[in-house]
Amino acid sequence: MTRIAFTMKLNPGCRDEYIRRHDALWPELKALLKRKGIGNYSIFLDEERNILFGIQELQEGAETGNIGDEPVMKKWWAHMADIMETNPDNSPASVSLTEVFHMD
Ligand code: RM4
Repeated sequence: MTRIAFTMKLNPGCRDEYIRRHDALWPELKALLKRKGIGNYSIFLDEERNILFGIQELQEGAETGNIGDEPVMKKWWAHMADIMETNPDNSPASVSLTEVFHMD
């Protein structure tokens, strides 16, 4: 198992809507993420700067690189595009983070 972390950017004033939409995460999207080997997934919000911090556990051999080709993922990204900073394909503008410390 490996862990990855990344940031995304929420549009100002969209905190409650972001939470509301994730409380209602589509079961088919959850199933896709699990099928791709993603688990123990949390997203935290820096409320002052509107920065979202995501952390995921990836199972051994997880293949997440092409997840954006999946219709459900594309649909979710389109659904979220009005409240987040996005790339032209609607995927969240995301920055991968480097782990610089870990303690068990
Ligand atoms: C986030 C973001 C990610 C997705 C999660 C479930 O808002 O769109 O791509 O993995 O939701």
